[in-house]
Amino acid sequence: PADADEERIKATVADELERVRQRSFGLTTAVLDEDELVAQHSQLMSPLVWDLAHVGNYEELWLLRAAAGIEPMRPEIDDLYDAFEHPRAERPSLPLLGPSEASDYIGLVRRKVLDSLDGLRLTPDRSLMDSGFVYRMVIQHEHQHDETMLATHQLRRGEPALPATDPLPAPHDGHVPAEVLVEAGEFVMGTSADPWAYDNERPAHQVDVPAFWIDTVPVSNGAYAEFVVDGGYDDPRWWSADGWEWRNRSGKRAPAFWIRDGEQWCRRRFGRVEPLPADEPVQHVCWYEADAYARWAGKRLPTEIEWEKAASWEPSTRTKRRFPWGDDAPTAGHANLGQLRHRPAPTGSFPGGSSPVGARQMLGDVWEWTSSDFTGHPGFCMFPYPEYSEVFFGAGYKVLRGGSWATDPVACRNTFRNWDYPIRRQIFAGFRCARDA
Ligand code: AVJ
Ligand code: FE
Repeated sequence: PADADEERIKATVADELERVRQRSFGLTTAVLDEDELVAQHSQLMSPLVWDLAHVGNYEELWLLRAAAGIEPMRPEIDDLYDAFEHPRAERPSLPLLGPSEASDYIGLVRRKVLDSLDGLRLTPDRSLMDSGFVYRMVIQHEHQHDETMLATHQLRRGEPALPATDPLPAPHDGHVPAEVLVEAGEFVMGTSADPWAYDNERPAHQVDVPAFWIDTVPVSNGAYAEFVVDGGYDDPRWWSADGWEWRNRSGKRAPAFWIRDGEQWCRRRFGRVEPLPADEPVQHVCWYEADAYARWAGKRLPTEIEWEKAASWEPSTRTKRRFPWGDDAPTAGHANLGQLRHRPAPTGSFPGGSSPVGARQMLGDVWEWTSSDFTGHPGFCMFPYPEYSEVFFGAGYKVLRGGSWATDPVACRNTFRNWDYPIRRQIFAGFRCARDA
C-alpha cells in the first residue's frame, strides 16, 4: 500500500508540474514577442522573462540539487534569479537569459526532474521533505509567479495579448443577506496535516474568537463607487494616519485602472476599456483604501482569524473544512479560481461554495485584505527555508486571504496566507468588511 501511495503522489506531481508549465508558457512565449518578454512593463514588476527563468531556477535548486542531489547545471545564473539579490526595478538591466534560452533552460530542468522522480522515495508518513512537500512547494511557487505575471499583463500597455476566457457564471437567484453572524467560541486556526500547506499555515492551534458579523460577499465596485462619490477620499475621518499620508503622497482618488467618463466609471482590463461592472467585487485597492472604506461604512476589516473562522469552521460538528464548502476539490459551482476568467464573478455568485455560516466567495474572485499583520502562527517552525515566509514577519506586511480569480486551486485553501505592503494595488485584491457582534 505504501508503494501505491508513492506512485499516486508521483503521478499527481508529474501532472501538476505539466499543467503549471502550460500555464506559464500561456502567459509568456505563447502570447508575447521577444521584445515584450524582456521589456519592463512596470517598475513594480519583473520582466516576464525573469519570472520564467526564475521558476525554473527555483525548481533546479529544490528538486534537482536539494531533493535529488544533482550537481548545479548553471551555478553562474543563480544570482540573477535570486529575488533577494536584485529588486524588481533592477532586473531588466541584468544579463538575463533571453526568452528562448530561458525556455530551453527550464525545459531541461524539467526533464531532469521527471527523470529523477522515478528513483525517489516519497513515503507519506515521514518528514515533510520525504513526503514530497518540496514538489508541492515548487508547483505552488510557479502558480504564484503566474499570478504575478497576470498582474504584469494588467499593467502592460498596448494591444490585448491574452485569449478570451469562460463566460461569467449564471446570475444567482434569491436573496443574499448583507452579513452573516459568526458565533463566539473556539476554533482551530491553521493546519498541521495539509500536505500542501506552507510553513506559515502551520501548526493548527485553538483560538477563542468573540462573536462578529462578516459581509456575506466582497465589497462591489458599485458600493466602492458610493464611497468615492461621497467624497471618501477627501475626508480624513475615514483614514488611518498612514493611510491619509498615502492618500496625500500618491494623489490617488479611486482604485487603480478606474477611469472617469462623465457621470460613469470605466476601467481598463488587460488592454481593453469597458464600463465598470457595478456588481463585480472591487479590485486593485490598497490596504489603506480598504481600511478607509470600512470605516466609512461603519465597519472594519476582519482579522485573519475571523476570516479563517468564517471560511472554514463548521460550528455544529466543531470541525474545520479545507475549503468553505467542504473537503472536495473546487469545481465550477464552488468558486472562480484558476484563471478560467480574467475577472471576478458578480457578488453573490456560487451559492454552492458557501461556508458553513453562509459566507460566499471566500475563495477565488479577489484576494481579501485583512486587518492583520503578517507573523508566524504560535509554534511556527520555518520549513524549508526562511526566505519563503519568516523573513517577512513583522516587516510591515498585511495578510490577504482567499485567493483571486487568478489563483490556481492548488495554491488556494482556507488556511492559505498571502501578504503584501499596505500600499500595493497591482495585485488582484479587494476586501469584505466585518464588525463586532
Ligand atoms: C506569497 C505572493 C507574497 O510573490 O513575493 C514567490 C510568493 N515567494 N516567490 C511573492 C513567492 C517566492 C510571494 N507571495
Ligand atoms: Fe519566487
